[in-house]
Amino acid sequence: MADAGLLRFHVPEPEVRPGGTPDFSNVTIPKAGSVPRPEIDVDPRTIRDMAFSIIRVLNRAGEAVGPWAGLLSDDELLEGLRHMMTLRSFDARMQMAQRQGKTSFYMQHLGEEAVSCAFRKALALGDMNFPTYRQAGLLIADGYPMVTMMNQIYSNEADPLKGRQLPIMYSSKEHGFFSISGNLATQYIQAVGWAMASAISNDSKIAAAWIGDGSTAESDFHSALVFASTYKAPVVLNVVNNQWAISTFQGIARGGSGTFAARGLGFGIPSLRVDGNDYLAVHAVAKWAAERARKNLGPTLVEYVTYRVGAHSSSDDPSAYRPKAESDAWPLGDPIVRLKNHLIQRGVWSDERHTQAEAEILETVIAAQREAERHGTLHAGGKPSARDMFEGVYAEMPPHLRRQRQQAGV
Ligand SMILES: Cc1ncc(C[n+]2csc(CCOP(=O)(O)OP(=O)(O)O)c2C)c(N)n1
Ligand SMILES: [Mg+2]
Repeated sequence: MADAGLLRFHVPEPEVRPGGTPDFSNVTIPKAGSVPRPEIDVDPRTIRDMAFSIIRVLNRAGEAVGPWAGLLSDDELLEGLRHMMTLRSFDARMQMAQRQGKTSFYMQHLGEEAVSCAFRKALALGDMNFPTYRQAGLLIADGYPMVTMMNQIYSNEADPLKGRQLPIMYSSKEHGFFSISGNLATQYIQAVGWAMASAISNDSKIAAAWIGDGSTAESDFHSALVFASTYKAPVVLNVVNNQWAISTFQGIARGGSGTFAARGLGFGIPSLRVDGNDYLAVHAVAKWAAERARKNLGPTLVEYVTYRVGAHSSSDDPSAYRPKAESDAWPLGDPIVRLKNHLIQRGVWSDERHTQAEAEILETVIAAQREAERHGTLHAGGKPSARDMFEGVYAEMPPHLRRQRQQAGV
């Protein structure tokens, strides 16, 4: 009562700051295999507790356990491992290329490779992702050529987007990868709208929306949930909770909701949390959600619990806002190491083969990089033509643009 009349403003604070000892004791991790797998037509009211748990398949011994296990063959898992390793190797080379001045900007996926790589394998041809900048695994896992990605990063003469997008903001209709918008959370309303259009035209394709923990604070996220739940849009609503939004910790956007998945509950949307560093769990949950969408059961909200090990982007230095060793303390481990250990445990992989695969993958990435660099980099070699900037917006170029093109002399 001492405070009567004095209002206090609350600003959530992270547990630890630089120089402190990383502490994730507040993250409750259920045992692998302990969360049940409901039928896809389950009454959402009966699974509300799933928004506060974490679905996990891989246990500490590297075994796949529980009701969400058993969907993928050894060959599919080996392929998944290769995709994640490729993404990590690609990231390392492109981060270096940025430091060498070959591109102005880069964003890595370090620690989050399982999310986009495993998710892609749960979709079908023609389904459409509305990704953010941290889902390049959707392209890698779908066989999109690395050299084309690099051409885009270098904004060179072979850049399919002709230098008009920020580096790493890819686009490929054929690979179900909608042009990335830098304005975060727009992905949500666009994906829900696309999914509704797919249903209105009696098509069979579903959409997947992507958002980070921080961006759920945008009103677009909430508007999208209204439309998705009211019209039961065939969409999977993905929230990648990597604990950080640049320098802002996840508690700011999460506020009092407990978890990001819990945001879906007020809309009556089945809302699940999954171990985002567990390839098998991500894939199983994505498959469950995709099947619900495809069977007209409506949207599913999935929160992937993961950790952004690297910097936000090539322009960021995390040592300014979090302890250096925080990623080592992250309790869900590394997605590549965990899948590798599972495959070794199954007797289909070994440390030697892993080291050899790393070297082979690096060779492929370097070969793609050489090829891309033949088409130019940011400051050297071929560039898109200035003429290109007048193309691609209108089916027929309006007179004022025609005049401007003439004035530009291109
Ligand atoms: C609408 C909007 N507001 C602000 C920004 C600037 N911005 C770029 S990335 C970022 C952090 C996003 O964090 P999160 O959603 O958690 O995604 P993550 O980077 O962790 O994958 C911000 C604020 C933006 N791109 N768009
Ligand atoms: Mg984030």
